[in-house]
Amino acid sequence: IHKWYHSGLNRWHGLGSTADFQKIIQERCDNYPQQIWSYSRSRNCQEIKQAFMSAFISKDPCKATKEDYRRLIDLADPTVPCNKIVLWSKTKELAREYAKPRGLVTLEDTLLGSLADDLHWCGEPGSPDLNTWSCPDWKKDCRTNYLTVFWEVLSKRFAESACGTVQVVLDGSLENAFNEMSIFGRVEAPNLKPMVTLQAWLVHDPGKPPRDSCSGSSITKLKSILSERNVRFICRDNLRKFLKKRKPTLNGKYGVSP
Ligand code: C8R
Repeated sequence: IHKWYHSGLNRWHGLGSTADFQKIIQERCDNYPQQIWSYSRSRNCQEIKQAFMSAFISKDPCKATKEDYRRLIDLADPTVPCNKIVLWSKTKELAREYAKPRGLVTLEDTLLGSLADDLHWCGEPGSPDLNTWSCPDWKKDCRTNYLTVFWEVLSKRFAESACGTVQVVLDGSLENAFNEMSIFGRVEAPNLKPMVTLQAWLVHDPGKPPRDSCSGSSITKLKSILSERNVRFICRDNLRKFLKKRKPTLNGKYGVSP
């Protein structure tokens, strides 16, 4: 039995921290294009990297709090002009494809979103290192893990800051296109400001029958959450009609049928 087995570093059920996490953060920050929604203050990548690391290093990976990330978020608060935000749930790639040619912005286009996209990270009490063996899983270990809390805090700031019309891309091939347990459902939708308009686009997998639609019960639920907050709501079925014809994506999921 190896040393790492005894140390308990592999006790969590989620993927371990991404190899070279610090280096990737630094590189992504250095190469981040300077656009108007990039950052609120000056961008100091050294400082941002340090704030990111000290948010979770040597801490209990199941005891993440919003406060742990406060300094990081303050250093690079996402600020996006009105009418440009695109939210999504289970449709990240498609939402990005929709947003890009239209000059619209998903959270991954903001500095902190781009730094963290597709990475995993957690620490270990009393250790200066990242745990590359395992990190807590949302379901099997704890909800208050550093990855989940990071996306919750950042998504909340993003949604709160939105003005004008906000768009959201939802997957109508799922039974519930709107899922109250998702970050869009539990964090973003309930934090939109009054007077914002939410425009929902339902997408359907060409290979599968549509399972949810603008008149389905999950969207009705979304509508009622929004109307309580005085957020206007528009819903359209079948976003694909509005996308340019393009080659099927690698897994073919959202490709245009022949
Ligand atoms: N958002 C949330 N999670 C994000 C994210 C992001 O921008 N970017 C990444 N890579 N992730 P899902 P959802 C990771 O279930 O829960 C914002 C996180 O590990 O398909 O409704 C964004 O603004 C996270 O656990 O969608 C968007 O509008 C999963 O991907 C919603 O929140 C979430 O994947 C999407 O969150």
